[in-house]
Amino acid sequence: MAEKFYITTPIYYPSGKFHIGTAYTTALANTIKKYKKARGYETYLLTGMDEHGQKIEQVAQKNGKTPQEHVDEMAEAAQKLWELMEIENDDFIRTTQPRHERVVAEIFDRLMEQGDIYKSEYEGWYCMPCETYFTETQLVDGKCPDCGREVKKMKEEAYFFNMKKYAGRLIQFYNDNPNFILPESRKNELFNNFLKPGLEDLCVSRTSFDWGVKVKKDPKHVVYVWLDALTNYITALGYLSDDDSLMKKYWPADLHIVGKDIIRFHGIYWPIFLMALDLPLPKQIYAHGFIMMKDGKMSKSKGNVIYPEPLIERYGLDAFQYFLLREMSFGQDGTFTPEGFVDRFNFDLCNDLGNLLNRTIGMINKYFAGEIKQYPEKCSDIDKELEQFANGVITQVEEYFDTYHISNAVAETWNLVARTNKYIDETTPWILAKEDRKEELQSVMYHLVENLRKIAILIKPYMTHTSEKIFAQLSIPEELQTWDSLKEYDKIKNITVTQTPEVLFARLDPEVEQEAIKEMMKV
Ligand code: ME8
Repeated sequence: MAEKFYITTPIYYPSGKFHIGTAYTTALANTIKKYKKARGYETYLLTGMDEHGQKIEQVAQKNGKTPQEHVDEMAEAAQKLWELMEIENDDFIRTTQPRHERVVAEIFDRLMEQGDIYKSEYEGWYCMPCETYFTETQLVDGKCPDCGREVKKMKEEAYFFNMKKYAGRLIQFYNDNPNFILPESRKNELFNNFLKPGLEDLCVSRTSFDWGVKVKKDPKHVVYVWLDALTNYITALGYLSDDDSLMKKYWPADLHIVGKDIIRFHGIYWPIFLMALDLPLPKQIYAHGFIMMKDGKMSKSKGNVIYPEPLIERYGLDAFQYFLLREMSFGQDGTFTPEGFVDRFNFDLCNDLGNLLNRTIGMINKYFAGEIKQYPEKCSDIDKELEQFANGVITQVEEYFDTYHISNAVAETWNLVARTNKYIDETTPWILAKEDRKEELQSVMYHLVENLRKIAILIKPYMTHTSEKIFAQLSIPEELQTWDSLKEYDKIKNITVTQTPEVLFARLDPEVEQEAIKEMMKV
């Protein structure tokens, strides 16, 4: 039976249009899902929207809408974006859906009954945008430690979750599962800054607003948005519902992908809620870094926000995803600049990959009327060395994908592109042709096609269209397009490549395109 792989994105706040940061998280999760699928896993990708809370209530009001109208519109826009990005999500959970709300209320009730949630009074500093209370000592210069904005002193009757009860178990879990949180630096941060000093009980209800799940036995209280939101990962699978077959099949999650801003909620509160519910903990949580702009964080007021749609429309989905996945190193921040985007397009995609395909097809047409017969009877040392190099790349790419070092997997694949280009310079096919060294020339053409085939398989999880174009132009049969066929070197037989190669990525005029991208940021 196939192994399962359940992967999630955060459920996003519908507070504004999704920018490339949100698109990055979703593209990353989708890429990992597609890789796992190619490796034979039965996969399930969940994304969705976090629609409750005071912030949403306020945004709706500002737009002259009811919260429900607002979130409905945003959900439609989000799903349109995921369609444009060809995200293969298996479900789209919205926290306002009855299937979710009912279970959240029930979970709260249950935790109250078993004594993990108790009623008390809360007084503290409240950050409205983050919907989080802080103690005096947690504030930084009297402001919110997370977002740096003003906080307000508030006091309310509230329910608390007994975090202290589970802290020891969580510490033990961290010790027993050293790879639970990736990257390690984030785990150390959580461990040293939050777990080690001792957890405070968490305030898990609000009375200051209405837009949320009501506490069943005390409906003037609304369930804290994070307790509400985090449970999406199980409500979507049918936890506590009549049909919980997905829950049985897919829980625990194999990977929660989150940005570094919300690792505390996922790495501490979520595991503890799960312990209280007596459910297994997710296997891994990966916190990625942030896409930054030259002048810092993206923000509407700075006029430096860039949205995915115009980039995809002008440069294609593959180039867009290539840039994001390549530029964002494991767990680190990356920077979006128009110059960087155009350079990657022109150098990596157009010069390196596009030209390799074009040159290869051109030469096969010129020297062999487009035909590749079979694996050569005799290979040169350079051919053999190239084969070994390709095998090394494949092993390395798999390792990078398996450990979610996606930018390394992409860069490693481009090492194979570069090595294959170099192979043309080393073997000088034009001289082989001139000297009528047919056999050697045939072998070179075979190896070029074979490497392009491998490259097309390796990029398929994030550059599906390009991959398909390469297969089509080289007429690679379907059975040689699979991940399983990657390590084969000698299976290509009697193929005829296209006579009219299509350019994969047409060279961009840097000045014109940088300007065009800058214009996109002004909208
Ligand atoms: O936090 N670069 O929702 P959210 C990279 N509803 N990723 C970015 C980014 C950037 N500049 N900006 C945002 C929430 N993200 C909660 C989640 S989950 C149970 C509840 C991504 O809409 C990143 O993944 O604020 C971050 O964690 C997420 O968007 C935050 O989305």
